[in-house]
Amino acid sequence: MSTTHHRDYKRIATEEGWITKELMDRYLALLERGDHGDPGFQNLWGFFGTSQSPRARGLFERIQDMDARRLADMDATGIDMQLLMLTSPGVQVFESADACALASSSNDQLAETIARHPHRFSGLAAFAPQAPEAAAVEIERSVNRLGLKGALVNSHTQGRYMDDEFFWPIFEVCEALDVPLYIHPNTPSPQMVEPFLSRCLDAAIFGFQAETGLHVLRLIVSGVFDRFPKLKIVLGHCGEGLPFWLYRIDFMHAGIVRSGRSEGAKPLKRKPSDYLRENFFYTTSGMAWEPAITFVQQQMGYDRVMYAMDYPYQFEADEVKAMDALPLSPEQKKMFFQTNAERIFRL
Ligand code: 1DF
Ligand code: MN
Repeated sequence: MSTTHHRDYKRIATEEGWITKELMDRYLALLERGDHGDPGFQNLWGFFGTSQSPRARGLFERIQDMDARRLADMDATGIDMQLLMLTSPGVQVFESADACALASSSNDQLAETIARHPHRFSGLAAFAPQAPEAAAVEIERSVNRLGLKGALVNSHTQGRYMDDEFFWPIFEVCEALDVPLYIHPNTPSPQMVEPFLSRCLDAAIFGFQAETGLHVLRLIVSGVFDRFPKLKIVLGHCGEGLPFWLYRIDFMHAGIVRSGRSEGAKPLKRKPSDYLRENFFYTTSGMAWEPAITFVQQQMGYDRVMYAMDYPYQFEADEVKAMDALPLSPEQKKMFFQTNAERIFRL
């Protein structure tokens, strides 16, 4: 496929995974010990880290390569730039001190990778939500000193969700720096994973979106966006199902608040869908499917939906062709592939 000829837009892929050698070794050691208390992590990285299947071995190689192989794959599929993020669950399965050290080191390595190929790579900062104050410092360092474009969290951290005020220093710093927080999926938390796990529904087939959609709704109904009205969140996978549910969520939330039936559901300044339309942006990772993308563009705005591939988990040349064929005007096409990402992440 051609790379830059015959089109007047760059293809920027906005949810692209990588991992440091160091973190992969730590995952393998943790799996071996098995004392992490996260069955979703065990199933996910037990597969990608240790299975001898061609899919797992191919992914194991690709996700660690930050030079020739990755660039060749990008060239082969016509991807001009990858926005890189430390793959799920990042450092969130480790205890605080280790997690902080691993996040800093991975951000340093990411900045070095970007410096080697500044026209091909950009990236988001990893951080350890387990240590929110240190996380805020690391996000600030990554953005202001390393030139990273925002931060990313992989949903729950050891079963805890960010509507808990414990985590709010992270929202505070993202809002203050005016950079987006990408909420990437994780396997369902230990307290909800069992019915997923026993049918292998815990990862990207369904558990990811159930977990992440739940997390986002917890943030909204707890009032996070009334407290941090300028906070910008990015969701992958066309919004983890939430755009489809806007009407029902608004309707039911209004009833719950009116009846005062739970202290956990506070009256909000706006409807849940208003926050999803105004504080959120969406990428199409793993959802190269015209009806879903068109729906999200129509509902959330053509200026809020960005292309993503989800390399190397989803690396399909045909999907890029399908995205090129989306029913969009030339101007909308350029927004989708290029200028929305440039604006939202300040690339
Ligand atoms: C998978 C999919 C794994 C996505 C991922 O990270 C991931 C997968 C561990 O297929 O198991 O980021 N994804 O975003 O769809
Ligand atoms: Mn992903």
